[in-house]
Amino acid sequence: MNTVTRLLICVCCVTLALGCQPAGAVESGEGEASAAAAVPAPLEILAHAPILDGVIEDDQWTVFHSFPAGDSAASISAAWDAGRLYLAADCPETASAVFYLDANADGWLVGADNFEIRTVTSTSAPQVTVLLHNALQAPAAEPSPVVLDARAAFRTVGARTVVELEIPAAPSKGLVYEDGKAIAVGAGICLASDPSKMIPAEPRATLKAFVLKDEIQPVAIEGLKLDIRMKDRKLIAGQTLSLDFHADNTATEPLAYSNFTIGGEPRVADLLNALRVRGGVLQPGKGIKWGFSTGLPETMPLGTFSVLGEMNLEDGRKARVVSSFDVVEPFEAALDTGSGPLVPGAERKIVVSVKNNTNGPVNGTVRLVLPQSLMGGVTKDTLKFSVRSEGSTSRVEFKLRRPADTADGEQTVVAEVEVKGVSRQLESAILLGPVQ
Ligand SMILES: [Ca+2]
Ligand SMILES: [Ca+2]
Repeated sequence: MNTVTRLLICVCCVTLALGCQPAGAVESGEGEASAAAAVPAPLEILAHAPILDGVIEDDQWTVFHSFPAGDSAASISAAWDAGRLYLAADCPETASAVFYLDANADGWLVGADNFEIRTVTSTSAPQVTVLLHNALQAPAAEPSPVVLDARAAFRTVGARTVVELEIPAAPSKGLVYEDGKAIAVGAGICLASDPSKMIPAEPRATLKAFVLKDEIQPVAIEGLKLDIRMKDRKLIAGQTLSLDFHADNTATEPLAYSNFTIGGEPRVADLLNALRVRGGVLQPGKGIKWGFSTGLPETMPLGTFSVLGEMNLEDGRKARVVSSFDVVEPFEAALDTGSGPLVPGAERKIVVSVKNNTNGPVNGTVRLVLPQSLMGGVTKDTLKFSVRSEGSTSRVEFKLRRPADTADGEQTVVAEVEVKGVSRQLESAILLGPVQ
């Protein structure tokens, strides 16, 4: 038996290569009913993008449809990350597969969001054709080709083919993937043994709705306790995130694992290091501890982010622990120039409050930048400060005396706060008024 293995990855071929077709056009009512009737299942965001290689990775895909195909069965899966939707078909050797994407889950052939993505796998390289059925512009049964950088890969091993498809977000075309968004997808295949027959006969009537969920959930396995212990959960850009990953076998049997990984969630996956450690065996009652650290770039955005520790067991199960950290401003500062008019010869307290957001001391300087007319009104225009502990505030006070010969009117006072090269400028108005 000559087994031919094909591994081909193709970048968006827009050639209109038609595979087999569904039996006929679906009226809008049918598809709408099937998409709207079911309660949408959550589709969890991926911690790591799948590799487009015609192999379905463990635990990355959610199977949403299985049906008989030839002598065996086919299954269709979906997955998503911040910028892409992924669809896959695992089936007997195919000639082609077609995927249907109702981007707003408002019904097939309803609205301008009905994408039909055809992949041909009987050729040497997969061909991908994207068609849009826009019910708002034209008879929706007449689709028009759309340029989308959709990519497919397939691999046929023995008698089975796996097709993986990646559909990038395209907001201008209504393709947006974000938390809480509902989408509906469906698929059909044409087997190599009977390439003119679509299975199932009407895939557009089998669309299933999902709600995209961007929170990565922990996955527990009985007898395996995973933990992430961070040295500091509150960090500023440029600092180092340090943690210990713990995996303990609390069961009575050894647990063999093929690897474990530590890294950032998808939003920060490119900004943080990722670690993959090869497998071993956790004996009953024993555990491992693995230190991990990654420097946050100076450009790290503010916000709360997750780090994930995942352990893949040799029996195919996966456990995951999730922990979060905050990226904060190193300090907050406010400028108070007082209220009411400042009369000639009078004195005013100009106060800069600096709040420490880090767990170490914050030391820095405040420089007052005064308008020309008030220069010479302070004896010192730069003061040092120190805020010892997190959450505490220091007040930096300047005494400003209004020179006698200045004109009345509103002026702007600027305070420059600088901490280890990070500076903030604060502005406030001060009113110079006449003697009453
Ligand atoms: Ca893959
Ligand atoms: Ca629709």
